[in-house]
Amino acid sequence: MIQRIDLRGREFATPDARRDLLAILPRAEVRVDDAVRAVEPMLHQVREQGAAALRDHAERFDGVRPEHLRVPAAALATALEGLDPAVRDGLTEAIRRVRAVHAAQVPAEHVTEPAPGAVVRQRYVPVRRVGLYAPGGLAVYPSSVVMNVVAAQEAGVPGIALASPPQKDHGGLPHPTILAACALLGVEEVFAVGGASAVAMFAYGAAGSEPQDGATLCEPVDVVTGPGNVYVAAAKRLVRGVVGIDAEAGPTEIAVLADDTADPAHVALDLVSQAEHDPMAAAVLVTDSPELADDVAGRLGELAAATKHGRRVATALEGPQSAIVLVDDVAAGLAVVDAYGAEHLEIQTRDAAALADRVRNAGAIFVGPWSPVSLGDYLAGSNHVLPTGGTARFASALGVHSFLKPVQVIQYTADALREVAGKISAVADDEDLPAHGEAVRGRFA
Ligand code: HSO
Ligand code: ZN
Repeated sequence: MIQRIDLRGREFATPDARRDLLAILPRAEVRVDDAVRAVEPMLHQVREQGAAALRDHAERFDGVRPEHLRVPAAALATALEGLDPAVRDGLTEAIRRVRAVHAAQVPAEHVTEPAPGAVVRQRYVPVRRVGLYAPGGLAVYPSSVVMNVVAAQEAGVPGIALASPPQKDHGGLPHPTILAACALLGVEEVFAVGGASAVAMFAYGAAGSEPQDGATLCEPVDVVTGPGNVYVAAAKRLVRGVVGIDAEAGPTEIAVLADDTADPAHVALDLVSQAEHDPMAAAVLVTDSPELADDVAGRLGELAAATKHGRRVATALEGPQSAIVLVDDVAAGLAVVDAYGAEHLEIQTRDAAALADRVRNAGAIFVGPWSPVSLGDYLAGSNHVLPTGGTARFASALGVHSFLKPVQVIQYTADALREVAGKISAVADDEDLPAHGEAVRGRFA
């Protein structure tokens, strides 16, 4: 049974309410620190030995020694030919919608003139090269390839490389649907490299060790993104600073804020859908309706018993990270979901759209009865790479901004500079940096 947390009769307006809520609300604990110690030597090996270390790691962790670390073009074409037409159709439409949404995210250049002749421009420049990671094993998600690649493409990144673990059953190449997705997206630089080793290869680059690898197997990138397990998260933490990274992905989370107008069948289906990802996945229902709570709780058991990954779903729903939370009213529910800061938040209430606008902390918000998280996972056009673990407080979905850098461009005329020369000198002298002031005044001497 999913646990119940009764917050009725509680006060949410006090300054401490948020802290108290965080202590009460369930959350999966992920110990990235321990994994950091485990992956640190692997990063060094990749840095020092390049492809030889990548092959050793593949043998150890993926059970196969890949002949081709760089996937041959012919293998990408073959994978696309073998792709189920219905899957191809679904991915193609997903790409179209995600592309449309992300193209609109590219910010326009800003030009400001704070005084006559004083121009400050802000340009948005894509990074030169990115490395995208696509997990293998339990989670083979071509949809995540779409989300990462399209965001980078629409940002205008010229160099896009992708890595995914070599599969024993596929001749040491990544999973064929990952390769097919790459082919659909026009990504040609694909590596059969998994986990922390892939992150290291992208961050430091890697020299080849076999004739087919060439002298340089992989050039270093500027940004590494993509989901993965705790070892991938640990590796990203270690290379941050050498390269940019997206958020560390933890177990997936769904929170549903619902009132008595919500359809309990929809709510239960959606909670189960995300619980399907991972025994550590979190499913949280926040409602002011005890009847809805009972109805959903009953359905969760039935659905878990009937679904393919029922064991995983039941573990997730019964885990300490999942709950049904009862509150006095929707306003209290809003305080609860805002404190929780879910990766995915569904709002199934009266006036759901108005309520959604009052949410500060959520990775993505799904409004009303016809916008389930599964839609966002594949076809909505929004990005499904979202901040987990409460990091929605300060982080956001992957998007073109993840691959763009704002660069300021400053150009003043002589008159505009002369006008502020005295002010610059005054502040510079106060900072005991007189040469700064002289650099300006010297021009007008
Ligand atoms: N819900 C996952 C993404 C995903 N779902 C991929 C299905 N495939 C994290 O947002
Ligand atoms: Zn999902």
